[in-house]
Amino acid sequence: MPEPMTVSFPPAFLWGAATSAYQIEGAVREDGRTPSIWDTFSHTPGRTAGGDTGDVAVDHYHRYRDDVALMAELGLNAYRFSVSWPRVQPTGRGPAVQVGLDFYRRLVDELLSHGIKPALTLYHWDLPQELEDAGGWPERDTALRFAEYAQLVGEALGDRVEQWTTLNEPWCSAFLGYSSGVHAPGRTEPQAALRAAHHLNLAHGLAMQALRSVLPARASVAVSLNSQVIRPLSQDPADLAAAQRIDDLANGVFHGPMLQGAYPATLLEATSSVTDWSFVLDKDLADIKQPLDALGLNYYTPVLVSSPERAPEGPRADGHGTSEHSPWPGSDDVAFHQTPGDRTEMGWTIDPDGLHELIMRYSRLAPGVPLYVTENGAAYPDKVDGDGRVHDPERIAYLHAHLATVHRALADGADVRGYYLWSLMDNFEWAYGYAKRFGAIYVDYETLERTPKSSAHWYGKAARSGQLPPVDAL
Ligand code: PNW
Repeated sequence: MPEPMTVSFPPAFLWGAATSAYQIEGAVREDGRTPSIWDTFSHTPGRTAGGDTGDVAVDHYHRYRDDVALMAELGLNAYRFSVSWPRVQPTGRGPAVQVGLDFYRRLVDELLSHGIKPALTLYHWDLPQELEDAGGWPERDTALRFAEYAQLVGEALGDRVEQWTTLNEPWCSAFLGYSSGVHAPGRTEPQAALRAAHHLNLAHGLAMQALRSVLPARASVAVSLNSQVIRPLSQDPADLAAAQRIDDLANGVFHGPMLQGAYPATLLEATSSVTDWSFVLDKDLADIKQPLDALGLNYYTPVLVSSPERAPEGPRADGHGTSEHSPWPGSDDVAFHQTPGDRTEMGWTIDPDGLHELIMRYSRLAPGVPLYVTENGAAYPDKVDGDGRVHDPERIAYLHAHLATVHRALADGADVRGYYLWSLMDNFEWAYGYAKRFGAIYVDYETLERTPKSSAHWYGKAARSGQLPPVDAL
């Protein structure tokens, strides 16, 4: 099918970029901030590549004005960031720390004064260490604490932030944090991971209610899921069953209770050897299923699975790091395959159709709920020229291809309101440390100087015109 000459997006479409607190802020010991589970984890030998930590990160805490100015110069009209819980409520309990809140108030005001819409995420993985010491997400109390924290931030910033998100990618928090252990807090307890998933769901539902009680009616409250596109290797019933299993553990475990008011029966059955789910109280399901004002989808790559009979040779290929512990409780009999095609530096196969598929699926699952692509992007080892320019044609091609499928989803009737590129700038890529660069803006880790890559200029052009420029237009 030939590409149309111009690919135009709706005038109100949000062209944003995303970051998260621990990945960019640094200043981890300033203004009363206490350690989060990521400080502890990154300071534990062997947990992150090169022993990298977010101690300094890209020093956004001190350079946020310059960073906002760069966004404005490029022409972005939205910015998705997260609030560091231990900066605002250091022990995870009690009153808020005013200086902590003030940082985010200044950041938001800076964005608004440049005409950039702030989209605030309350939790992007930096749980106060004290709450982990008390048991962390596997414990019900953590959900109650999160609702209180949400209310504090809502009270402080509700007058100026319209777009709110409770959790970012609870799948990663639960299953990479507590089952495979490649993310903080690095535990490898499959049963605890399922408990964590439930208490993250509960945290979302209770926080939605707390936010509604303090935010003005115009506020929009959402959640961002890394809803994964799960593909069976073949239509063989055994492969389809494997795909169902993984889809339940990737997606249904969150969208079931959030959108449909129940955990999928197939999930409860498939995990019965791991847990009896007795930590789910009757009342929880009503608390979790709160009407959403919007739904955020983060997309990078699909997952290809089969029954064990068709397992590939060699190490696991589920794209989730190199732990010998699986992030998929009760699924040792599922085989993971490398999806065919070109890959980014993460080893993640580039598959733009997956994003279209994901958007159309959630359009059906959440009818009437506006959708946002809250993360999409690629890591590449970018080429820095002698003239100080940074060229990343692969990233431009990646963004072009994925935005084109977003456009196709719009044409197919999906209500997509915006797109946030991951990430605004190079940053601390969790267990991979600074070795993987996702930014549209290059960061020199010696000087912390920022240089927009060619993709940033390309994306800015798209944002300013509301159309996709050709991949070679700069
Ligand atoms: C997301 N996986 O993380 C996060 O929201 C970002 O903070 C992160 O930098 C970005 O994607 C790129 O990795 C993910 O293993 C981490 O499936 C791991 C997975 C998915 C998303």
